[in-house]
Amino acid sequence: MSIDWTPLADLIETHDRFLVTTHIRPDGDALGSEVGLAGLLRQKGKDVRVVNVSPTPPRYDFLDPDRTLFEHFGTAVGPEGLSDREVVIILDLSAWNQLGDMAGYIRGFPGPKVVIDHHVSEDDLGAIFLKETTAEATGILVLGAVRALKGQLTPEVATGLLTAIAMDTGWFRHSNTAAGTLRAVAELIEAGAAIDEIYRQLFERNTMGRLKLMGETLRGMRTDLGGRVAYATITRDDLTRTGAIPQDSEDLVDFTVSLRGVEVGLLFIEQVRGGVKCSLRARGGLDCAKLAGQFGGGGHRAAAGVTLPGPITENVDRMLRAVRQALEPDRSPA
Ligand SMILES: [Mn+2]
Repeated sequence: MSIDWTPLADLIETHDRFLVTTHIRPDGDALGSEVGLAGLLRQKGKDVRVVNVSPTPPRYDFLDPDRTLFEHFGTAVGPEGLSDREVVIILDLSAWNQLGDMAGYIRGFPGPKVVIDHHVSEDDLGAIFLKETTAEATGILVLGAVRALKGQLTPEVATGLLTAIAMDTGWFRHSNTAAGTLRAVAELIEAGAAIDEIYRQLFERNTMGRLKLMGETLRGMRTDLGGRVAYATITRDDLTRTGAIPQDSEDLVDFTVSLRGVEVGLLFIEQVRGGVKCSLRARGGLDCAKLAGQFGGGGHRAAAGVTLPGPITENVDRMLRAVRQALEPDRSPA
C-alpha cells in the first residue's frame, strides 16, 4: 500500500507559508525527514520554517551546518512569531503527548494540518493523515513524497533522508530493513548522500561524557525473568557525574537487547523536568507499542517509549511487573 500524495500536492498548490515540526526529543528520522521535506517545499518556491519543541541534539548538527534550518520553539520563536504560517506539517508522530509544549499551539492552529508518519499509535490531531505504519521510517515516506511531487533529490535532501532511514533501522540491522530500504539507500547515494561521512557524523563523534554514561549504564544493567528481560537506569545524577547531556542517552537502550537470551530490554531515564522516560525494545513476541500504550505511551512493535510520572524506582517495579505479566501471563504476580 502506498500513500496518495494528492492532498499534499493540493496544499502546496494553494498555500505559500509552511511550518514543519516533529516530536519531542527528536531523533535521526525526525530531523532527517524535516531536512528532506523542507528541501522539497523550498524547491516548490515555498516559505518554510522548521520549528521544533526540543533543541537539536549536537549529534545531528551536521544536518543543519549553517544553523539556519532548525528553530527552537519556546526560546527562539513563540506562537506570535509563527502567526503567518498557513499550513503545518507534522513529521514522525501521531500523538498529542509527542508534541510537548507545542501541543497547545498545534491544537489552536487555524490552517490545514498534515501528519506524515509511520507510528501505530494515533490520536485525533485534526489533521490529514498521510501514514503507512509498515514503513521503516518517516524518511522513506518523505522520499515517496519527493518522487510523487517530482522534487529533486539534492545532496542535502538525500543526506537528510538517508540519515532518517539509517537511524530508524538501526543502521540497516533491524527487522524493518527490507530490500526496498536498500534500494532507497542506493538511490540516495546516487543523489549525493555520502554514507561513510554520515556514519562518521552519527557514530564517531561521541563525547567523553556520552562514553562514560554508556559505561555507567552498562555497569548498572540488571536482568529479570531468568535473563529474558534486561534493564538499566539513568538518573540525573548519572548525567552530572559523567558530564553527559540528556540527549546522550539516545540508543543506549540497544545494549539491553544485545545481551544473549534477552527478549525485552528497558531503559529508564530520569527526566530533567520530572518523571521518567522508559524506552522498550523487543526481540521476540512482545508488542512494545501495546505495552507502552497501557501507560499512555506508544511506538512500534519492536520499539516503543512512554513517559511516566513519579520516581524512577517505583517506575522500574511497575514496568517490570507489566513485562512479566505480558511474557508469562499465567504466572502469579510477584
Ligand atoms: Mn520514525
